Amino acid sequence: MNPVIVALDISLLKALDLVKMLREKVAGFKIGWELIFEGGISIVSEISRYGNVIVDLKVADVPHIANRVINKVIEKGACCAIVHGFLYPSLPRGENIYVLAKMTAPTLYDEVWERIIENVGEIRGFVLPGNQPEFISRARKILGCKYRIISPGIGAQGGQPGNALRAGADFEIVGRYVVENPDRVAEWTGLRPACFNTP
Ligand code: FNU
Repeated sequence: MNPVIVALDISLLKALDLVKMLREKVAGFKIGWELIFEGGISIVSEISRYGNVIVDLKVADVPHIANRVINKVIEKGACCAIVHGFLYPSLPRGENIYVLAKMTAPTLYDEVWERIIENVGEIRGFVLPGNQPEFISRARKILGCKYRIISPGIGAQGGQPGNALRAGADFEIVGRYVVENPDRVAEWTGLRPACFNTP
């Protein structure tokens, strides 16, 4: 199993083919708005039959509403869900929650991401940019192995396969680069998560 989470930003039929093809080769799958609009919330359960599912709706609401949304996708079988870190200090907390702290594209997070990761509290881990591994190294130094780090931005957004893992990430999130050619998951052969074995 390679430390890769495949972002399923594709049609339902294509997604189902891909998860069947890659289920033994990757650590999990990421589902976003597009697939949920197309397949309904039951798509979370369907894909969970083949591997760990991270639901990426980038939830951004007051904690009691954010928690209701997150609980719905966890009930359907997802391991975890991504929320926006700019909610800090009014973040929902919990072992199923990944907090987005810095994006792969320039945003205002660039000015505050360290404050977010230093103060967050009890959550599962962080989403940090795999196309900027220098920030992953900094984050891992600050965090130790207390939190998971998962990192998009590999391939189509410029990150090189493996660089985020070597900098301290646990899993690299990859969409188009693997969707276009699923054989590319072999590029992660022999690489290991920095701290955690499951997403
Ligand atoms: P690919 N994603 C991202 N940047 O790209 N969740 C972020 O900062 C972030 C994300 C997601 O470029 C994006 O929504 F927080 O084709 C998409 O699903 O490899 C995936 O990561 C990247 O897709």
